[in-house]
Amino acid sequence: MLGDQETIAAISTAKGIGALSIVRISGSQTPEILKKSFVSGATTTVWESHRAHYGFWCDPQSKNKLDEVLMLYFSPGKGFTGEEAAEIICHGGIEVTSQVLSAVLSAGARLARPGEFTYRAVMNNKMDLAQAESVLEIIQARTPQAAALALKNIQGALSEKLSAFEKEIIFLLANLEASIDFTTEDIQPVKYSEMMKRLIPVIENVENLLKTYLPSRVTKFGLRTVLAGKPNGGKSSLLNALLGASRSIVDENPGTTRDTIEAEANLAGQFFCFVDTAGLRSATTKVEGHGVVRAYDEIKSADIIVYVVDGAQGLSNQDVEEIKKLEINRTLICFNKSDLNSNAIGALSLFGLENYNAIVSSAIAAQGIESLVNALLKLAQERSFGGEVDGAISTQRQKEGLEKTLLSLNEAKTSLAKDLSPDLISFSLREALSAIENTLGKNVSEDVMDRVFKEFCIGK
Ligand SMILES: Nc1nc2c(ncn2[C@@H]2O[C@H](COP(=O)(O)OP(=O)(O)OP(=O)(O)O)[C@@H](O)[C@H]2O)c(=O)[nH]1
Ligand SMILES: [Mg+2]
Repeated sequence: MLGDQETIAAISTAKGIGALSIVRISGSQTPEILKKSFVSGATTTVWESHRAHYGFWCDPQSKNKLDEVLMLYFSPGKGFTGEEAAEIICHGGIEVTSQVLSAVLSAGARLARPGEFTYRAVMNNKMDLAQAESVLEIIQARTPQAAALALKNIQGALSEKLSAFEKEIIFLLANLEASIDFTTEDIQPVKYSEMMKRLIPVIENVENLLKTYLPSRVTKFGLRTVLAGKPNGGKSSLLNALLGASRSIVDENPGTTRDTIEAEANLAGQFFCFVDTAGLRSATTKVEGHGVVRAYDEIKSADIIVYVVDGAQGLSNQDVEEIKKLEINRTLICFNKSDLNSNAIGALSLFGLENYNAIVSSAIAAQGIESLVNALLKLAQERSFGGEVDGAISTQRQKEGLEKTLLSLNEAKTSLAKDLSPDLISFSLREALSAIENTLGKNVSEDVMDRVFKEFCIGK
């Protein structure tokens, strides 16, 4: 779908009223468009690259002035896309910005598709696909950590790591294939033990990079934290207490919440996405049944589960059954309604559940909410990067690419260990090479490119 030679244009700033907007142009028609629409006091129409030029943006036909602007010009190879390009900084506001864009389009550009500027940057080798994905991430970043991570990757931190793997695999392949090609001549066949020595650290490094996926997601999206438990324990009340706002309906009748209710919150700098769910029980209506199915789905995919026990009722057999299904390291048991009974937590050890993290709270009396937040922050910390990160993967595509690489590298390792034929090892290494190159964006199908760029907005 992408990939033509036309000159493209789009508004690159967010739609709405603002002091300034930017209309971006990229392609070989840029000088023609400038000639037709940009009027400045300068006698020249040959613009210096990377400079702001003051003037007016005009209708290309009537020459009516539309706005007073600054025009940034980029000569071929110098701008973001690698093509000849210009950025028109005009006044913000919906009307004047769209007039400037319309004038650019009628002067010869066509409207850019979502992500097309970044796509062209990739096509012109200004960045690889992993860097392009980070462009999207820096735009979407909602925390300082997420922005910092994305910036590092734009600057090539991840790409460097991927390229280092690529280089090592190529080295191994070259050595191996030389020995396959020339075994009849007087060439030393490659020593498998030497290859193994070189392969093992690559495998370890790929594994370590794969481990960055989860903390990256946490940095990017926060922790998906599900409030689950039997009906009426106070899940919705706790959600509201955590948010400091009445987001979810609370009622004395069990079975109040049906649909999942999502709400984001930044607690002490950590980003959470809370999900309130229907109480777990044999549903009394079809609609409630749908809600219970959703609740179990959420429990399955959550980063953290806050299992809410109705402290007034105490720990029931059903609670014990449900809790036993949950992994200890992603579960926090919350004994709510401590204003009615603060001792319910003691029952955990009777059922062998004493190793679970547990706290006591009262959503109504606003007690224990701080303990709940602190316990959540501790769980969040365990899922986050310990300190500075240098190059981390953060998209599903990158993760899949590395998993494929790892699989093939491990196959090569097994074959080496079993002293199997060099052809077999070479095959696995070639698979690994192709997977790592795909991750960097080399030789990827149009389908994959489409998948990456469809997430972008127009103008990026
Ligand atoms: N005494 C007391 N009552 C509470 C507390 N938290 C919630 N409640 C009450 O318990 C009832 C149920 O609260 P909800 O927050 O709706 O409970 P829920 O777990 O979301 O219930 P479902 O949506 O039906 O599954 C309401 O009447 C609340 O006011 C608490 O800490 N102490
Ligand atoms: Mg509820």
